[in-house]
Amino acid sequence: MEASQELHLPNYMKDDNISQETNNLISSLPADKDFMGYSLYNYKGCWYYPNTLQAVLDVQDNFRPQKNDIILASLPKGGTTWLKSLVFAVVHREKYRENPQIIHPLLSQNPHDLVPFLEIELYASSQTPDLAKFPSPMIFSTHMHLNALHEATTKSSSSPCKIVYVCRGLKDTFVSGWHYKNMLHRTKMDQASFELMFDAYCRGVTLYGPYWEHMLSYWKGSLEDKENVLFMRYEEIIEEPLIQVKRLAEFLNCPFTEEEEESGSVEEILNLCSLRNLRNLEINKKGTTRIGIDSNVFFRKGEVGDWKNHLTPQMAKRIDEVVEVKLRGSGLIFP
Ligand code: PAP
Repeated sequence: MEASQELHLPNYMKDDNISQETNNLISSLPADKDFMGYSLYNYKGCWYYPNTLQAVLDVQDNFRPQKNDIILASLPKGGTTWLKSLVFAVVHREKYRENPQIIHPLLSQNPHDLVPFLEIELYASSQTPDLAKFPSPMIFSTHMHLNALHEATTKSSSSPCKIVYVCRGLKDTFVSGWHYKNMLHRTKMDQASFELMFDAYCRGVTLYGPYWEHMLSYWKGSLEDKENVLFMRYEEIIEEPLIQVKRLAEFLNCPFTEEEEESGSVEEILNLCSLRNLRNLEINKKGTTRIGIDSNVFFRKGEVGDWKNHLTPQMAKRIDEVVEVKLRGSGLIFP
């Protein structure tokens, strides 16, 4: 498929918001094209569209998190929306329990508007965005590799902030990404495009790819700094939601009290953040997020193993082999 002007393109895929300096940098970087023909550039081991790279550089230069800030990290389609909902609900639970007359923000806003992306939203529109407008503790999200994120976080004068990473099996992540692309661009792509996208995925040439390097950066980070980097898995949250949400709260230094557990507070949060609940809210059915993406594209099936409905056995074998080789020796395994 050729890059076409007719597709609905989000800003982060464009190349119209870059400085002369970044332009010069880009001209020196390895380049390739995504499966639709849009240019990607490899900066320090990660592929970016030009506008995304500019925003990442601005995050690195200007974002200095405070001690109580929380950063949620993920691969695109790795569980971002769910993690945003859960962390927002866990961290702000007291406020809404004490004021039941206030409508919970997750019922009236898309999770992406409650937890903004650093590079896709905040630093995409300004080098010095107004961060003070978000409720404390501030919760941000990012798709940057940990190494890239550390270029900002380790320069902060505050003590390290908490980083939560959510990871999902790469075959389901790919299939989710395929559906997302179709919904995002408001088009129905053909089988040839599906195969091209899969080939690029296996070669690692995809925005924020290679995905295995992304996972590895957070995996290693979580082993090296258990206090500040938490590695979660989408499949584990599905399988043992109570345990995983309690683990999340403990990591964020706001563990559930015995009274909360007995009164069903954890279950309440899980229900509030469930795919079924969020998907059926008016705001998520019809709205558009602040960055101009239709809210409904973030909510689909949320099933583990949906890849079986889309990938051939050969395709599954190919991606499994790539992942096996790339993760070998790291201790990170996918059952
Ligand atoms: P993003 O990185 O672009 O924000 P992200 O939220 O990671 O996207 O991925 C969307 C996937 O998470 C979808 O998976 P699917 O395509 O396999 O269905 C979506 O259905 C799933 N998802 C979104 N919200 C939830 C939720 N509350 N619980 C479980 N899964 C969810």
